[in-house]
Amino acid sequence: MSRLKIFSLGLLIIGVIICLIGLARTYFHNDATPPVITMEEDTIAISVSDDESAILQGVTAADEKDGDVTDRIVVSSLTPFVGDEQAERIAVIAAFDSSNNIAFAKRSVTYSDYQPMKFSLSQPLRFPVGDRTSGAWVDDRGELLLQATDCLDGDISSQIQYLGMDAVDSKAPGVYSFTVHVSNSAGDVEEFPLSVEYYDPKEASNLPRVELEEYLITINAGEEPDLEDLITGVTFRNTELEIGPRTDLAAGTFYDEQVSVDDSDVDYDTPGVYEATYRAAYAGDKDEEEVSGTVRLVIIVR
Ligand SMILES: [Ca+2]
Repeated sequence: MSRLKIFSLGLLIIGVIICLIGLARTYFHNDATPPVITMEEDTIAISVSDDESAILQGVTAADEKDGDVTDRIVVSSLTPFVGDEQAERIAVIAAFDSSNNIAFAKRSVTYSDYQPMKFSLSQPLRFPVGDRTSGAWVDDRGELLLQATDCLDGDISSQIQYLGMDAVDSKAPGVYSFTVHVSNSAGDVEEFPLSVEYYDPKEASNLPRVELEEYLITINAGEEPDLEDLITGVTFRNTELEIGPRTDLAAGTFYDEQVSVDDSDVDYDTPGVYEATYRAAYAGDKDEEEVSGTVRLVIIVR
């Protein structure tokens, strides 16, 4: 035999041996059977503060070949909320054996302490014409005025979408409606109308303006908050004034009766988003024409 033939025969023999070893491994070690997942209950209630491992409480997995593979169970996916009634999601649970066979099981996950998103507004949405035209309005420090907090995701203010801003003409004085839209990682959506006011700074500079502790409150249907409690003072001619009774002749007082709240558009019994209007009116001593300024409070009724 030529040396080439011997070499080729050698290669062939080596190839056959490798094949035989492979076949033998497959024959003796092949595991094509996935583990079996067992759970005490196919539903579980967890807290919004729990991490995903809480979903696996009471779930075990056993494999024909590997034995107990409970430490090889993971949450493979978690759907957004399903159904309307409660905060329910479906988790897909996966268990692996050492040959990477996978078993799947579904588990219904509910949150025992889920809360709707919370909103706050640190300043009224009220700007001089031509100023802060963006929609995602910020204060002087660059903080978003409208803030949203979610029990699952934390601060989601930066994810708020301002819809319908095409209709807002920040160059022309007026009150314009737009829509706030925000969703969390579980697919829960909050969407409601708000309004923004652009005013003529020349006209507004001499108007009294009511200052509030906050400019958006959330209450439960049936509650009736004391809206006057939110008033912290009045700004008039660039001066912050206390509000007090007319008999209090101390300088720097804006009288009680000069401030009023109109909440006639608010239906405290029906969930929705409403606005109440605070008005501060001033008439000078010498038969001056009364001037008044308004500010709006957003009331979310849950
Ligand atoms: Ca197996």
